[in-house]
Amino acid sequence: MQIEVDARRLAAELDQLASFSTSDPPSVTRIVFSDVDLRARRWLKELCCSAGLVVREDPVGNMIARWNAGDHDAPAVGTGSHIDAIPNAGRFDGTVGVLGGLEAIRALKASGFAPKRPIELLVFTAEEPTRFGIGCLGSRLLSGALDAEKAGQLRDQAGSTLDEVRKAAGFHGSLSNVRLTTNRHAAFIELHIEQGPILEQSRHQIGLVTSIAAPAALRVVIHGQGGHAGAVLMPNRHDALTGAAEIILAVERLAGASGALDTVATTGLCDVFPSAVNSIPSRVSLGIDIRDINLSRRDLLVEEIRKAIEGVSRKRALQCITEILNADDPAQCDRRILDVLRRCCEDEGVTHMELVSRAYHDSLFMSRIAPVAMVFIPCRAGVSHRADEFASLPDIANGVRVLARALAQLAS
Ligand code: HGY
Ligand code: MN
Ligand code: MN
Repeated sequence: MQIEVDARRLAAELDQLASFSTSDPPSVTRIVFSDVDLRARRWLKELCCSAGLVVREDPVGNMIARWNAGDHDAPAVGTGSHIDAIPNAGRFDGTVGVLGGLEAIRALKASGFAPKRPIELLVFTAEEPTRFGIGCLGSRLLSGALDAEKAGQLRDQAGSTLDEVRKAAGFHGSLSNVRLTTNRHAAFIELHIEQGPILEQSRHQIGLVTSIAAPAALRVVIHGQGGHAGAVLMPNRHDALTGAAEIILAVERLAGASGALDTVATTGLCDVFPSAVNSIPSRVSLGIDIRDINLSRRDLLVEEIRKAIEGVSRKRALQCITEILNADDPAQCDRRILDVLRRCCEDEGVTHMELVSRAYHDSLFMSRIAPVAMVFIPCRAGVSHRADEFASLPDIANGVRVLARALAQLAS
């Protein structure tokens, strides 16, 4: 089968999607349900409809664009990813899997391939945790990994609930109707940039993901006493921010001391109150991201960090409230799909290697309701979640061709 990818059209679409952003180019900021996100969704929906796909959006805004071919009752073969982007991010994270997935479907249609079962492009809501504090919101609800009631009450920084925000964005209906049955998809394959340096360093063109790391996130609120920066003498202080600083350094130290390079932890959020130069911080909230491909090691680190927080709290007479926002299992990718992908790489004449995904993805949750695999392409110097994130068009086209071949094989 000859797969013709229209790389120029794909490049133009990636540029167009990147233009739906609240930050200046080359960075992209596209927070879920923001105006730019809603405009991007409308644009993408148009694109899917003009490709002859039937588009459905569920109560949380997951978009399912379906090529209703073959036996309509048969479990579909799915692909897809996300289009939301964290603040000041790059233009390839997620979007390569969405527009690349669409291009793979268009290439199959153009080749005259006739699937024996439907093929679907899924665009997941809120893969990034930016607005509601938990990542993969849409795929968690699709897979039943998150209680619908609890999800609806998640609040953003302005205090609005997910239910309020999604309904204002036009997504109605009960979140409990988002959940898909386990036999809805025969397979799900996500195309994504690696977001790490291994592929580029190893000079392989395609990465076949064998497992996806287990993410956990903590929110820690540290209460001190605050007070006047001039009047409160040092021995009498209970400074919430210096306590937070000790905790942040403990997170880094404990992750580094785990004995394995696969253990990582980051304090990516630090909000200080009242945030005035001449007022001792009375309250600090931290967002801590903890991951490992080994679940027990990840859980051990979470426990060690909790103990370190208690120690700082006692030592400095602070009050610390630690909440585990999520602590998910890792996902193993499906060997049968990986074998199909390996053969597709050989048919396409592209080099490939197996690797783990240290980033999490919607495939982590789709793996609970379908066999999954991921196709990685290199990104320059492994950089991601930064404005200078870059993937070359030939690398993207390689990923799309391998994906298209695999979708065809799995849908035959
Ligand atoms: O954080 C992650 O791993 C993903 O890029 N949201
Ligand atoms: Mn991301
Ligand atoms: Mn992503």
